[in-house]
Amino acid sequence: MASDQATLSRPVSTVDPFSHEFLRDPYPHHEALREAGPVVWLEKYGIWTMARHQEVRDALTDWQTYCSSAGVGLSDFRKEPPWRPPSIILEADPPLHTRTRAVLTRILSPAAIKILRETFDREAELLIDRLVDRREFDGIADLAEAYPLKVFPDAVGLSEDGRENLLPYGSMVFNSFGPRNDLFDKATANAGPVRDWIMSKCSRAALAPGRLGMQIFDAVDAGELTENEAGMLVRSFLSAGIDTTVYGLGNALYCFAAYPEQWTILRENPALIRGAFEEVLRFEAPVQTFFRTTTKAVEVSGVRIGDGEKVLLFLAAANRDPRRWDKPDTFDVRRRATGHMTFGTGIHGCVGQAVARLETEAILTALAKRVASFELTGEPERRLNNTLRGFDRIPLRVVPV
Ligand code: OW7
Repeated sequence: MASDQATLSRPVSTVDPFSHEFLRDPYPHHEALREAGPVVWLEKYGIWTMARHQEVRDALTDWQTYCSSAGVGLSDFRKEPPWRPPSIILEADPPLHTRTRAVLTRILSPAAIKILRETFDREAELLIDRLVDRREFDGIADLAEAYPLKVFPDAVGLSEDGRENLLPYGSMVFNSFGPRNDLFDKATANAGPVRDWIMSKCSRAALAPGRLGMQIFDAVDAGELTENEAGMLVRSFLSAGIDTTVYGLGNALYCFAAYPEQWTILRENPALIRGAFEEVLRFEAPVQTFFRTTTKAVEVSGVRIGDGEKVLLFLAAANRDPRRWDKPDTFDVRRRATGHMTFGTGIHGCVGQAVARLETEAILTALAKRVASFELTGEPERRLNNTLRGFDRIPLRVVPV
């Protein structure tokens, strides 16, 4: 009887988290969802959502109850066919996930990242020198996109041709975690050729020796993966490795243009750069949401969630939960921002986070040497996406040191 009552009294919201209005300014909606209750029923989609830090964290940590193999978007792979073959790491549970994750954890280990640093630092300095000499540029196309599109495919071992397919593919992947709305339709309009190009780059024959991509194929020779699985994990690199860092770098530039005193603090103390990136991820999370699917009925803070239900986890709302953070709506590079949910946590916690940190630290360090301040020469324009939060254009002028 108690659980029936709990079900009857469940908090309900009519909001559409994938509408343009919500995506443009999600923060008031995040607050409303956090305050509505620990778990809230979203009428529009017939799903549950969690927006408080504690509940998001608990769900991400309990993979046995909140699984990934039914998809980490709105679509339930057990009820409708996925738009592409599922990822064997993101959209997988143990034991498959354990085996694939072990390979990528090794390939992206601290020792492996150390080898990349020299090249990433040099490329960052070259790019920033060119942009500072120009004074005015688009923070997105000329920096936030240009840098990851150079260093990451190089690190994976991709040839130069056709790299313009990488951003459209990422847009497709991240929009497809949401509903089949206008954003999804627009992103998947040219799906065929873009998908074909991506898949053509996932084979052993397409990859340079010794780089991250070929290291996945080395795991086939060691008996850890099949040849097909190796190709699917290269696809994971190309799906998860570009847009995430593009949006993260763009959000960092936006934060330092909007809060110039924070850039001054950083320039005066470059030791804060590492923590400043965590604060950007907390404050303007490039990845806003992921879903899980329940594997059994579960009671969360007095609310009963049934078996096989979709749960929308609001990473970005957890990042500004006043139950967890002091002055959550203040961008403060001195704060201890670790514990944010932007990289997730638990067994699916971002396996590439050291690469993301490497890229951002390289860029922020190069900027700190040469840029006294950033000025917006026009209004930044948002690029809406069902999962990612970021910009289409950030018109900038830099004042050199
Ligand atoms: C994949 C950022 C989360 C992702 C995102 C998109 C695709 C994949 C992984 O990680 O294909 O494994």
